[in-house]
Amino acid sequence: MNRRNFLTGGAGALALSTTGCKFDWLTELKKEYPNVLMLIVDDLNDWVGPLGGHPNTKTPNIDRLAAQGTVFTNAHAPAPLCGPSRASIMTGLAPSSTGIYGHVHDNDIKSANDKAAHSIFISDYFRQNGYYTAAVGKVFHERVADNSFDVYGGRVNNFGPYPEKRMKWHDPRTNTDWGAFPEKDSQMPDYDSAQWLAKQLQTAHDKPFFIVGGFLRPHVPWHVPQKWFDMHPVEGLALPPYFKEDLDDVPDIAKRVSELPMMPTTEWAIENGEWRNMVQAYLASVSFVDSCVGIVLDALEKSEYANNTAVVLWGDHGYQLGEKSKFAKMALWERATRTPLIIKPPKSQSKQVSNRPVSLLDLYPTLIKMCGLPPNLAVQGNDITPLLSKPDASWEHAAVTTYGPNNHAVRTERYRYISYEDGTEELYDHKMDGNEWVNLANDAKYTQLKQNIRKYLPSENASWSPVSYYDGNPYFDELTKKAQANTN
Ligand SMILES: [Ca+2]
Ligand SMILES: [Ca+2]
Repeated sequence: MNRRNFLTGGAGALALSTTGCKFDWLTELKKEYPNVLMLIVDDLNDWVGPLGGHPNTKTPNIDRLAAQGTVFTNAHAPAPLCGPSRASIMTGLAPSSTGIYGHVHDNDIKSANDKAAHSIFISDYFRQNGYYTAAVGKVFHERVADNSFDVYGGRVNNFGPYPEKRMKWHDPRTNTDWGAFPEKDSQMPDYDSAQWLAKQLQTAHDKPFFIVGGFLRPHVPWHVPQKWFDMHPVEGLALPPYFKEDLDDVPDIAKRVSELPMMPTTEWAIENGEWRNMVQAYLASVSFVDSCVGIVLDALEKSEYANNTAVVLWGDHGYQLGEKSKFAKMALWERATRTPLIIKPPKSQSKQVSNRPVSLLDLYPTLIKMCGLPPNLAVQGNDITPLLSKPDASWEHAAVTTYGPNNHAVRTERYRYISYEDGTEELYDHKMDGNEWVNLANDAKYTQLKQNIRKYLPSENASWSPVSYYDGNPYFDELTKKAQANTN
């Protein structure tokens, strides 16, 4: 009997067959179908213990989760920006299919184009299959789409609390700023979200659940209480690898798509003696949000759901802290696309590590497979459950990150290949060049290799949807205006 029948007609049939004894079919159902707890950490790059992206990072709670599940060391976002990344993960459709390349209001996603209109949000899919669904914080780009969860615990406006005056960076077009603030963890919205999630886990649910928490840090501003800064003394903090002439060998369009006039540059950070302070503030924000993850994990471990709940943790894309002269996401390079992805199965296991290239687009088919729900044939991405059983299983897939129409990065286990809409390319060999300093794309030696990797490029490149927007970057701003002009 499939699950839908079980929920609709099946209950009656079971009641008949168990005449005379009280058969609590919902309880039986709950035993059979695992719960899902999904934790999203905004702008969390690979500076977490299990990924080793920064030697001074301290993430004991994420480490604890990793010790009980599978860590994907080569996981990448569908897009290097919150809006398109999350729209893609929630619909199970790549940006190249929906045309959502920039930000999008949560309630506009379904109006992006025909494909988006027919999509089913992952939360709705769980609900349609009998799950209780609840969320708090930033789950979609803003909050959650209306009615996409049974219960929504809210999100405070923007990324505050903010100090009365800017501390270090004064451009009003960005939230970017750093320094210890406010005084206590309990003044932070993420702390409230963690408490809200803990309460959900202490509640008796009569259905299996799909509960999602969207934390805001380490998204800018990098303001968290002083104790988290104290945990990462500036003296001796390692700086990310930086090569001043790095961008000399990339195509012009690579610089245009990643240009962010309102953000600090590495040269600015060096001249003003702020680079280490910024790294410290990001690490402090990561350790703070890790403690919020810890509150939720503690609650889960103490709950009746400890042994039947899958836990999934991911960041929505990476973040550059001075590499390639950027303090930003919004690029098709490794530190902007790489993100933590940890999946703990319903029953804990010992730590496993998979180096296979996977995408957060894979979450949708993977989670419904893990829970034994029928596949949603409309979603893209790959079911990565084979890697949960065998992390080094043979794997034919690559991870694609898209940033604007027909600009794609393809990550294989060894290489990063980038193809831009104007035909220009980048190619990096991670075995030799983990920093992606030497662009090999124009070396004839790699013609065949590039050809082999190109087969992973999306077969469609939807035009920029007029509901999508981004004005922080001149290239994206122009595309936004063109798409809007075409509809008027
Ligand atoms: Ca983000
Ligand atoms: Ca370079």
